[in-house]
Amino acid sequence: MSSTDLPVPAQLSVRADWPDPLVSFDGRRVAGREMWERERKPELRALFQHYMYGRMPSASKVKAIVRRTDPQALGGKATLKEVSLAFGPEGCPPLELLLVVPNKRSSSTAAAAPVFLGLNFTGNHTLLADPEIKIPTAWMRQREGVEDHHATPKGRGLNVDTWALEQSVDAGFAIATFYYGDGLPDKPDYADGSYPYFVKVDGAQLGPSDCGAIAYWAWTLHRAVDYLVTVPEIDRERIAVFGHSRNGKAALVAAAFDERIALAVPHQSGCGGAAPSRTQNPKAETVKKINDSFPHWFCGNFKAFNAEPARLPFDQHALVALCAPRPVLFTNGLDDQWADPPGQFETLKAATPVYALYGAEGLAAAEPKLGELVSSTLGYYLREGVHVTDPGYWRIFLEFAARRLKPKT
Ligand code: GTR
Repeated sequence: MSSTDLPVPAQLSVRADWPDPLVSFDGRRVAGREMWERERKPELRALFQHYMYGRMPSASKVKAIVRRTDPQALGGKATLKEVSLAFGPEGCPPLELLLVVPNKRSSSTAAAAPVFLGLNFTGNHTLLADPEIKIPTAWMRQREGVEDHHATPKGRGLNVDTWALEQSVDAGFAIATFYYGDGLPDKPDYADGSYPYFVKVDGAQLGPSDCGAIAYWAWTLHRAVDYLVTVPEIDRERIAVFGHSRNGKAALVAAAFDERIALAVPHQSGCGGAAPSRTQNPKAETVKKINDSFPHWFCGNFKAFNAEPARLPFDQHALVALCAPRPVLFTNGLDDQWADPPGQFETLKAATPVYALYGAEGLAAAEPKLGELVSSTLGYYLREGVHVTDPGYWRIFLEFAARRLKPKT
């Protein structure tokens, strides 16, 4: 489907019910798995890019430069590597990846470790108390350890609990992460990071289907996957993506557009991620609110849905459906209604018929139970609390991933 064939948003019909992912844009029912794979999946990917996230650039060849190796990280439990992932034309800034791999593989059947890959908010140096980890040079939002919008050594080790690296290593998982602003700093201009080397924005605002930040961050995750599939210590069949909030939106998009990703945990990802655009939750973030606050996250066309999200030719269940039959877990806090936990549950329910095409179970629960992990292929977990990532949530991510990502024997 070429984007020139697609109507402008105002010409799309209003559909209060969520559009059925198993009915194509021209109204034909998807007859089975083959038609889903061949026709409907590419069509949905084109629709999501055109009306919501913007067009991702095509892939760029990645060159990995291992800058540092510490085989005795975490008291000897892990090998830490700092790897520059260079791509694009001369001068294009690399992604600075932190890779921590357990030295002892947890399963006798697996020579290589499964990995959680994700974007971090605050820089790799904040995730471990290690005086050598490279500090990001790109623009950063103001917070503790950041001065004049730039990270400083004061941030070292500040967010050890947010990523709980040691807990993952103890569970046999590797962690691969980089600062989300390496690709595109989180502000409404398009001049920094690698983004301007791949996307030309004409004027101050994103054009109708120009690549927004969420899609670009997802695309940088794909570049990290390009590298991870070449690392012998990593099991290329067990690459999971994780992200919190806006980085969770990017994680879900990354999984929906790249089959090499075996599992996704978009944690508290909310509007534009796991939560429906047609939400019924009066406390949840809306399409208008997100577009007004973060004009750089989504393409120009998406703003046309501010008043009427019911014109969207899809809802977020179709994004999850693009991950089928791979496992996806939504995790939420009861007090974080802005991220719309009940709406997210409905998203999983509505994606389930597409999982059924593959004989996968989808979501195996009629309603959420507080504090109980639903660990079906489409998983769900809700607990007391606010918008946060902590070791308690990591325990759930790791439990779900251990159950759902078995090594091939
Ligand atoms: C909020 C935004 C949410 C979520 C969150 C975050 O301000 O409204 O969509 O992304 O930020 O990323 O922490």
